[in-house]
Amino acid sequence: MNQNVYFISDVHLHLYDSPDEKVKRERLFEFLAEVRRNKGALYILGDLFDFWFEYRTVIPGFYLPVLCQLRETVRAGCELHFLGGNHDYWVGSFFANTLGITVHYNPIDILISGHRFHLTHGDGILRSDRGYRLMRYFFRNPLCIRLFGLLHPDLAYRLGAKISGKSRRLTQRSSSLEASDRQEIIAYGLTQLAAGAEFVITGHFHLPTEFRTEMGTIFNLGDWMKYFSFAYFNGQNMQLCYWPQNRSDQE
Ligand SMILES: [Mn+2]
Repeated sequence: MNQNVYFISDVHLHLYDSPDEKVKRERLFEFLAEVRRNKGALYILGDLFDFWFEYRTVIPGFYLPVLCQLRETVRAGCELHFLGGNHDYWVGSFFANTLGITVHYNPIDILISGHRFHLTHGDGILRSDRGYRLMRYFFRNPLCIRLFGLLHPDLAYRLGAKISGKSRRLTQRSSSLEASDRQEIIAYGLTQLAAGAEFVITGHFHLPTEFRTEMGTIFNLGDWMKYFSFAYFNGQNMQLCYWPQNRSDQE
């Protein structure tokens, strides 16, 4: 069976407009249009938003255009999956019920066209992430989430955007740090391949990577800020692609 499956992560949609943000949004919408044209499935591997916190009754208006696009894609018959990232782990029933997107809060192991995939956002993988792993415990603690939800949404989003803006290590790394991060992504991928996966896909690191071994292939999706990279699976082969180049071979 031939299935068009797309993987994207780390779009980091901001809550404010800028020329960069416009380009990012336009390219994302073109990309979603291609997913619809090809009746594809789309896996969003986290950090679609620079900050998202879901209130029971309040949805941030600035994200409305992208939320409409996601819903349109689902309504066109495409299967959408969302794996929470470290910037948008707090998605909830709005994503599932209103948008019709399947939400995953942990890494997933799935079969696509008979091939075994391991998908994860990838935060907390690095050895140096020890402090972050502790912070993540609180970020994901139900009581902490309830308490944060008591804040007025304007205040919560202002705080969230501020904290998100500070976690820029991944976009401002030296090339030697990039190389060591890439090594750790591959080391993580190899353990997943040894556990039986054929394709391991991570986001989070903003380092477009395609590492092939006899056991399978390890990908980092890069990002949709600097690289506009994503992965495409045609039911047999996976490839790392860059929007908008090389599109003609996918049609
Ligand atoms: Mn991330």
